Amino acid sequence: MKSFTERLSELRREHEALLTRPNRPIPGNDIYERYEHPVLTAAHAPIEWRYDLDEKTNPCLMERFGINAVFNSGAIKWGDKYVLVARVEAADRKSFFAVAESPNGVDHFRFWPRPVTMPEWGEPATNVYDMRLTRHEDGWIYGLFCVERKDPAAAPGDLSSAVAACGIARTRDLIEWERLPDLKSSSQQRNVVLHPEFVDGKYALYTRPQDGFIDAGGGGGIGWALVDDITHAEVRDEKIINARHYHTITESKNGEGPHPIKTPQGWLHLAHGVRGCACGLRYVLYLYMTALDDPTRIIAEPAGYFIAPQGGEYIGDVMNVLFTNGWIVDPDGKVFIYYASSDTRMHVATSTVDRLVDYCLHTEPDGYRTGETVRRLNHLIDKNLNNITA
Ligand code: M1P
Repeated sequence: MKSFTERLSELRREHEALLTRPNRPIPGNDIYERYEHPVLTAAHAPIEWRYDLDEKTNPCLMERFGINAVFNSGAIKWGDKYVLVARVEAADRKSFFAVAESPNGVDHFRFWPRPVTMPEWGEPATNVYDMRLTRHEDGWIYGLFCVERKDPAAAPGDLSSAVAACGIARTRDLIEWERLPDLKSSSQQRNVVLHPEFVDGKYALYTRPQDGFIDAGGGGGIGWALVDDITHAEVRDEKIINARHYHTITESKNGEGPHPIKTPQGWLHLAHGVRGCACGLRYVLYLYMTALDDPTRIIAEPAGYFIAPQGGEYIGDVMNVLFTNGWIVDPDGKVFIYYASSDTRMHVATSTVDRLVDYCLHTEPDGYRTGETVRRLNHLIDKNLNNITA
């Protein structure tokens, strides 16, 4: 049997091998490249988080703190580092935030030594997750995230119903966070995202009103609300800017991903769409664009999904799910899209602003019925055949 010291050295070697494993792009559809390996997983969690490393109190070097999953991460460029603020789910089902950084955005991600200690606001949360990061023009970095508390109206014996609200915190170093009051809203809110610029002198939020904890219900899609004071944020007037549609990838619900990227042609948005199927809900990612002078006016929305689960991405705690709440754009226009698969692990896909805008502006929108889909396809075939014979 290996000694404590031998086993610990082995653990450290294996962990280091995982953290330093190179990640290569794999050929795809030329809109973006996926990568061979996930970028961040439960196994990336530091050994110091998972083990008691004192031989006296843990002679068999057993794991003492289980990490179940690492997924739905906010993202931000931090100096020359690519930083994710991940949703880390412990074995006890509770999520917390933790920062991981990489020198190149696609591999060598390494967690900072400690998780984020997020201050509480109001009734302490049962759970927090899915942070969207925004470097706002007011000078702060904001993290907006879902705060879950037990539903006080739940029937006795119902131990799962919850109420979702939007938590708001701000920081200058991603270590110390100032917690602001939760967003006041007449409906439950998950997937709330802060726009990086003031609009009409106000803070602007992408919202996702929902009737219940899971169901969007009458909530029609991705909303928009202007807020005078972010330190007492309240949704007063909310309008839907990207509605759900019958028999589409957003028929059940949708939600803004990270905040949109400003491009010369308009704001480029990344979102998730959800539809029902025999095995439950299917989550895919899609892109749309809004006007520069009015971030609420849609100027392009390609039909269907942009990225859907593939291969091992289908499998995990919540199957058939891709979810995103973080992307990073480099000054040269390279885009790093961070997405989670099946509520279990983080991946990256890379593209460029030019390619994503081209995709948005030159992919036809959904016609909402099968005849329109065939018309679109014939249009493309006609174009190609005419070019060949020309
Ligand atoms: O399990 C899939 C996702 O479900 C929720 O997303 P939505 O906002 O679409 O309801 C969230 O719990 C999200 O974290 C999770 O990935």
